[in-house]
Amino acid sequence: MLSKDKISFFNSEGYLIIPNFYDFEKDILPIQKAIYELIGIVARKYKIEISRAPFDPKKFDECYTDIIKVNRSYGGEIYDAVKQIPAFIRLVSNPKNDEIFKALRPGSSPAVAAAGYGIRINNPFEDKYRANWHQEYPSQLRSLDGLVFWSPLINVTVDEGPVAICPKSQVEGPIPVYTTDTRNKEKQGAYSLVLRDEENLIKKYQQISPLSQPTDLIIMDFLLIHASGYNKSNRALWSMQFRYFNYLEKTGLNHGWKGGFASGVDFRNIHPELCVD
Ligand SMILES: O=C(O)CCC(=O)C(=O)O
Ligand SMILES: [Fe+2]
Repeated sequence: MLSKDKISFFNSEGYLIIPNFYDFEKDILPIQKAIYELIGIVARKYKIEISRAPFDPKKFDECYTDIIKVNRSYGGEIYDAVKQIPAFIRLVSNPKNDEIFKALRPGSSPAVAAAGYGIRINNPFEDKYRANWHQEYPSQLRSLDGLVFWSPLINVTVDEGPVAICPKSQVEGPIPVYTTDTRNKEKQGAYSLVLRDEENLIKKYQQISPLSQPTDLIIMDFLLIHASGYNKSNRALWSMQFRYFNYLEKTGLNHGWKGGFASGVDFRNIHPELCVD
């Protein structure tokens, strides 16, 4: 499924971009269509008059920003709802995902991280739900050996603030974290984690923000340092994330593949040694 070069790139860089990994018509379009319908359902529920053209995959989210201007909490309702779209769950459990996991982690036994999948809606000029520089493991747990699957639903340009990555940073191993972000007290749960000595740590690495389009896949190691970009455009950045982990990895095996914040587990109880505060 992957050339030796791609596998060794992934092993040294901690990430891999696979253009055109999914099938647009089969895998992506039905998700965009379902989001379009859901936006209509929410607009009707709150009696918000929206005028939009019939479904067009290039602007499936038309009117979403109008809805959150009426009330930001309607955006939260849409966010919670879209991760339950059947076509999205089909993508999460697409056999290609476990195949690629096995190709990158030979000898592994792949699992889908429950509660570790969703569709991010990074709203323009909003900070509260942006992910700080982080490694996936403290917020997701399950196992130290895991991969983040990141795939956009829109054409991502610099303005929408694509996910930022520090290549090779996975070599740090698990980095201790603070569990409150004193810079922004609005941030809760996984969003409030801050890497110890973040500034100096980040300086050690190059930063890249890969552009991507629907059907592309960005894969990241669970220990790769990455962060949300800042959306300076007038459209929300819609992107899908899900995580696979390896049942066979020792740390996960020992704690029984416990989940992270989204499963109601506080990682402080599982890994007190990774907690600075
Ligand atoms: O896309 C983003 O804003 C952050 C994504 C992220 O942290 C993840 O996919 O694990
Ligand atoms: Fe992440």
